[in-house]
Amino acid sequence: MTTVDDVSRPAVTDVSGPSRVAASGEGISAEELQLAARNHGIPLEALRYDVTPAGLHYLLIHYDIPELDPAAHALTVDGAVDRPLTLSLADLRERPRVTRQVTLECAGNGRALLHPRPVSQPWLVEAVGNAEWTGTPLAPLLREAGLAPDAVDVVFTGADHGVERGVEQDYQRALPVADALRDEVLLAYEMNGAPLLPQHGAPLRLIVPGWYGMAHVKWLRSVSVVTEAFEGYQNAVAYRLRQDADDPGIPLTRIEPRALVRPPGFPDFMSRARVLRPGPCTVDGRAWSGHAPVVAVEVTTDGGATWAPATLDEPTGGEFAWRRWRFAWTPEPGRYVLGARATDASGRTQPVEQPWNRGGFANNLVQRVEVAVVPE
Ligand SMILES: Nc1nc2c(c(=O)[nH]1)N[C@H]1C(S)=C(S)[C@@H](COP(=O)(O)O)O[C@H]1N2
Ligand SMILES: [Mo]
Repeated sequence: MTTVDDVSRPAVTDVSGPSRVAASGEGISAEELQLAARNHGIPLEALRYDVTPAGLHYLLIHYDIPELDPAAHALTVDGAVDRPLTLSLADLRERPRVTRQVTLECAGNGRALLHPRPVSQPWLVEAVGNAEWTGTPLAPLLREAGLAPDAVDVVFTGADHGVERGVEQDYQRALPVADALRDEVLLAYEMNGAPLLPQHGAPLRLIVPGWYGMAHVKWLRSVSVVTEAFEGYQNAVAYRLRQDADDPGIPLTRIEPRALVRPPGFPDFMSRARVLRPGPCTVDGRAWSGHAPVVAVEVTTDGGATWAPATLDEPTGGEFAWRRWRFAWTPEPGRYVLGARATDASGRTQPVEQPWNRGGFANNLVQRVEVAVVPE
């Protein structure tokens, strides 16, 4: 890692550890808006699809989308291995092919709802998608390369390059060896049955089912085995749960449980508040967790004062895909605040009051969907 000199690049953010926290009452800045316009969320009505169409899946891109030629692209597997490998996309496509539905969620989802607000990509609740990823499992490739007995981490490097808090870097993330060797981890070259789109990592990305988005390295060009804990920026500085800038924090790994409501009725253009007709309807949505299967979803229509159980559909997408839930509701005219709360088999659930952290990560506070029920 090199440090970029502020003098040579005046517009580069200063070097001061984790990102800034907004002052009380400080609105979303033009810089946050710039990020939000590049990195869009899922339109919540798209929760209707079991498999999120590629163009409706959320996006998070730290730097620029790199320009890569699939025909010339090569993946290297090196470092602490007996036999370093270089594979073309054609080589990877000849290997065993697996398709898996995986719910991806950005670790920063919910950040903009924290008080005070950590200044970064200002997600509300929409940084999620559930796609079908096709590729070849990573573990057999690592075994063919022959992991050194003292291997500790596997470092995944993307072809994108930028500066973050003054540190110039390739986007890189490491996984502990045991996590990299999980059967489910894929080197993916297709999304929803088509070659990866540029914004989703074409021509090759990592998929780490159950983990927050930052682990799923896009534009993957190198897999390198190391014998000491990786200290790269995205592991050691960025994606950690900490209370203040000096707190070493704990690394983010798996996705906390969350349920989202597919907003019923029709929206008000500006506020997105919902308008719904009185009478029987079915409210539905999706629920997921990266720790264990979702076992229960409860629904509130009064902003969390009372809860009633929803029914869960049979899982359609496997262990790492979100699950649909449904709730029968017959509202009278009036104003309501809908929300849903998922609980997984590990006992984890969603808070009604969110603990704060410095980076604005893993905020799985129950969503608030304002609904006005009005007769025609
Ligand atoms: N190379 C690279 N990989 C990356 C990123 C990136 O900026 N560069 N962003 C990560 C983050 S923070 C998230 S949330 C997911 C988003 O994946 P998606 O844009 O396909 O939804 O990609 C991850 N992989
Ligand atoms: Mo992310």
